[in-house]
Amino acid sequence: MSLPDAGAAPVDEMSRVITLGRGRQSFSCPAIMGVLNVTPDSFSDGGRYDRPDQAVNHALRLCEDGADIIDIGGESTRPGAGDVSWEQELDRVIPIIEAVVSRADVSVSIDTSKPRVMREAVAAGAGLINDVYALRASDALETARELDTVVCLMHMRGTPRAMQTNPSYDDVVSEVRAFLEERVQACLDAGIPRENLIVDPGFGFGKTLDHNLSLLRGLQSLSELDLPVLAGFSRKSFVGKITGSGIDDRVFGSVAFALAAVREGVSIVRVHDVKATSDALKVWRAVYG
Ligand code: 8Y7
Repeated sequence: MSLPDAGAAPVDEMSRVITLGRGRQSFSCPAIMGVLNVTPDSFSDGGRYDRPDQAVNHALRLCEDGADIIDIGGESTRPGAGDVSWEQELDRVIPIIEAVVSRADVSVSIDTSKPRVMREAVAAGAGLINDVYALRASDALETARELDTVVCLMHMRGTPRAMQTNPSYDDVVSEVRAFLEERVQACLDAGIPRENLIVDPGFGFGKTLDHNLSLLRGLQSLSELDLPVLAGFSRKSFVGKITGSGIDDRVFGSVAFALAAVREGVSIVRVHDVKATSDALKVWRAVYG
């Protein structure tokens, strides 16, 4: 694969800035995406922020703590989660997006796979679409092209309900890469500009601990796609498998994972514990520039 031109790369190695959506959004790199689940049943912070005022206050707190992007989701993607209708998802996320956009200088990302929710979220001010199905729902490619917004394409094996049932790969790194290449090509074929795309290996989505570790060590292979890489590992069960910690005690392991991911070339980390991650990345930047 050829090297990108210096000025054209989404991640400028010299100034460490990441530019998305044809220059419309730029963040210092590595950037932090803070997680805001507005679901009663999410995997790691379910139910804590399901009242609108709590959710908005939490988002403002994440901004103060150093989040560049707030990822707002109204549909739980935890293993075994049930389906949520688009009406329910809209009721949950739209008021929060409007409040966050009006009260904080931050990019908002909508965590959804439903075209209907993508449209209304972007109309309410979201600038990114974070789709764990990588625009595989019917009409999703077309919707993303029309909305002309940044999209994160994530790898997932199966569906959230069944994905952790005995996941197996011959070569997890090349299979995840091939999937993402196929989705990138599908986006390009649908008329979505390359500058709007981010890729994500989907840690924990249909992967064992060994798969997650192999993927992390093999991230260089994804960097060769010449697209920014986003990674989400925060508080996930494989972090607990390594440290022996429960869901509320995985901050330190998650921060260590953030540093390892950044070392492997990740441009955006998706985390719950923004302050802890931001401090760690400040130290990282002070040391490595
Ligand atoms: C990820 C994600 C979740 C991730 C991206 C959780 C919505 C599970 N994980 N999106 N979403 N990447 N792009 O524990 O790894 O936060 S939900």
